[in-house]
Amino acid sequence: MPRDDEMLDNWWDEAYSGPISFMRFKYSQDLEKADIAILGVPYDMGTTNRPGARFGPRAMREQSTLTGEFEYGLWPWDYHIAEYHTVIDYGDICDFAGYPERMVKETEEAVDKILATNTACFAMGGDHFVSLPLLRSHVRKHGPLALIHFDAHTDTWVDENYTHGTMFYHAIKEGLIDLEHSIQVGIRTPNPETHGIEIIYADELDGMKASEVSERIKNRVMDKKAYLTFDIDFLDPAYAPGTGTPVSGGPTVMMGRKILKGIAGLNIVGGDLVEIAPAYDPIGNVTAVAGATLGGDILYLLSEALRK
Ligand SMILES: [Mn+2]
Repeated sequence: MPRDDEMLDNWWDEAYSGPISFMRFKYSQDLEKADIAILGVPYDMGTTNRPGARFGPRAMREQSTLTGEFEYGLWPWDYHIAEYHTVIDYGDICDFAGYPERMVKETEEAVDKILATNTACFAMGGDHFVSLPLLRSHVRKHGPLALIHFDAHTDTWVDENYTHGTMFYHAIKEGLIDLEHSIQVGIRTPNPETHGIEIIYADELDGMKASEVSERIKNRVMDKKAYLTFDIDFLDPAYAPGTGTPVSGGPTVMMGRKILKGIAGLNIVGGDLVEIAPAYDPIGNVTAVAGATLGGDILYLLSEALRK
């Protein structure tokens, strides 16, 4: 797709004004024109502790008016994605009140439709359970995927229940994940079973440079097709208190951003950012500011992969 001149030419409202799509990308479901679609999945019935991630997509959209209002793009990326791609905010999946299983069905249907037109998808949760239907759709399109997973939790608990702590166990059982090329980063909770996934625990991470972490990820994933999933509780609660299951001892926002920038060029075919529950932010939407920024970085990674 050529550059989105309409996006680049029509400058917009101040950060505090106007409609609040993600990073000011236009609300649209015109998949023929789009290279990347942003999808909200405001579902939080998979939480095991504090609910509230249903407000994540709206909070990310609102705070992204801080990161997305500059025509030069998101620093330190040195271009605007619209110079290379047409990006649309596809809206939300939300017809599931009282029927959680509907979220799974509707998310898979929407993402199948998005991917069928060779449009990449970046999803905003919602609790982390939403990654299961997202992964299923991506694997239908691409085959089993390497998982690049930022989180305080592995979410691979061997448990037949379907929650935001078990969905990657189910994904493994369903054969969705290319385990030999998958990696989890930032883990700082008990983990009785790695399932063969490489793990960088938070204590080791604390002694590493961001560039070293990026190299470990690149060496693990290699040239395989990958799905990137980012739980905002990867960050220390100092930077992301507004989340369902915060765990102390995590990295900074800048560490997360530098790691992401350092893996640009990997064949990342889809991604999500989940678990922002803005009601637990003490003030200033601090978690959603971090999430909107990191979500922007993930969009850039999708853009970089598409251009390769
Ligand atoms: Mn987590």
